[in-house]
Amino acid sequence: MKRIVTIQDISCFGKCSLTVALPVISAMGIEAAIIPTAVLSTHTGGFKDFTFRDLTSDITPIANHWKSFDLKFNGIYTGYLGSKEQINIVSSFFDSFKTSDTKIIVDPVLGDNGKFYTGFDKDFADEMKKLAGKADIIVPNLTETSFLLNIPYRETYAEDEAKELLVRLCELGCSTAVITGIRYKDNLQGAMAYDSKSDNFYSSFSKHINKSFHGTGDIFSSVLSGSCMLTDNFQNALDTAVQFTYKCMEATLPIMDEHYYGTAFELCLGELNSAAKKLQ
Ligand code: PXL
Repeated sequence: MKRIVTIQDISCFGKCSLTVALPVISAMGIEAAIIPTAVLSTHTGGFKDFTFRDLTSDITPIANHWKSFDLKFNGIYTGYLGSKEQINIVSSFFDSFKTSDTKIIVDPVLGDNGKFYTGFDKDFADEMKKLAGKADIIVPNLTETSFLLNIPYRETYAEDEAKELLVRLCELGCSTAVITGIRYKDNLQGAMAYDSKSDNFYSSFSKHINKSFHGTGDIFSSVLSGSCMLTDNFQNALDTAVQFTYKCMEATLPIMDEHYYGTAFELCLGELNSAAKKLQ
């Protein structure tokens, strides 16, 4: 059985980070170990006055305990990190736990719609850039791409321009870059990727849904991380992540009013389980 450790916060209500990664990775038949980096009452997108308990000082003792019985991981997947100090500690975790069989997936969570999430700034993005450089795969959205590359945010790119961004993202040091939330030909949305080792580009699109859903980035990254544990066929892994994210948005549409804070991925976990079995 494959094992991923995912390192990100617990937002107690709101369906993102660990409350997405745990069920999604588990539904793929992969063991999910976690390191919670902080406990928030809600996510920071759209809620005011959320609580935030920093767990930075717990990360290294957890890692040390795991080392004491030689725990190993097929995947290390990081998401929302709360401070530059946390990024540095996670970077040391990579050094300590990466083996020749470990894939590191960094979702450089910084912002959306051209803006930083509450509490993040350029300094934080510069630190995240270094962590991204140590990953095998990074999964920024277009906003995060602009912060990682120090370029102005744009909502749309021609195919050649997107390819150029992917190449520049790989120059940060990662082998594969995936940009999420790319619009294509008016009615499509999905992801484009570049594997700098094989010099191959990939893309995968679904129908565009003209609504904004919170937490889809975490759903996408969790499925892509899981898929990369199950297959070496990157196109299949990308398709699985794009299609499942689309299914979740489609399932949320009829209940958007009550579900303004997140995406109803739970309704689709059965399908994910079947898709994961087909990947192997
Ligand atoms: O979905 C990314 C995410 C994770 N964790 C926290 C967040 C967000 C995005 O808003 O606020 C706490």
